[in-house]
Amino acid sequence: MTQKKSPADWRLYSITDEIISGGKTHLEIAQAVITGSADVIQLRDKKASSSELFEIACRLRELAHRAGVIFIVNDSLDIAVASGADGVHLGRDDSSVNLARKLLSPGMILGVSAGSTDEAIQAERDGADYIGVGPIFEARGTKSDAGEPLGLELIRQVRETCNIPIVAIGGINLQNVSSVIRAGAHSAAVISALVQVKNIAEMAGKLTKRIDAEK
Ligand code: TZP
Ligand code: MG
Repeated sequence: MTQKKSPADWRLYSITDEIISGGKTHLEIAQAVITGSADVIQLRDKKASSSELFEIACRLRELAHRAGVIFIVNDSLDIAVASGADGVHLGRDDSSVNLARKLLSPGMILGVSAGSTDEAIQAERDGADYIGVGPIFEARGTKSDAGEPLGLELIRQVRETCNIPIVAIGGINLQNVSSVIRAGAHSAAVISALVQVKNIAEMAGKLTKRIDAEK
């Protein structure tokens, strides 16, 4: 099996979201981003029941792992562990980061969201492996409570203050993806600019290339 990339080497961090995908399923999105060379697939589903989420997670894990792609579950530590995911991503309202670190199997990846340098510092102290920094640009079309865009300066500040890799998130698309990498992000997380286009695989490939060009 190919060696999986660590967070500092990730380029495109794709996030599946069926709510805004115009009918495309998690599985269809995952298949397309794999074709387009995404390094990471995060399963994000705020509506599914635990049993539904578990079932989808197992299928995505199988698909991702067959392709040597990292698979992360959003919010749900239990589903991440039970499905054999590579890691979990936690927001400010999810499980305690400290607790998550203790419960995750050794080697599992712990991602934590931060909307300020203080939150990023705290996440690093609590044992996060990478920080999801944002929203950098306008993201309320995808996440209604995302809040005001925080801008590229936040990436620069977090990069100066923290040692763990940065995944920039929020309103990232083909036009602005280079700017987040130039500001210091190691990779870019994308939802709408990927799942809402006709050819997801092609867009994933283009985003990956732009990120590569800046790294
Ligand atoms: N966290 C901060 S912004 C955001 C999340 C989950 C939404 C990002 O979605 P998009 O469509 O790439 O702006
Ligand atoms: Mg969350």
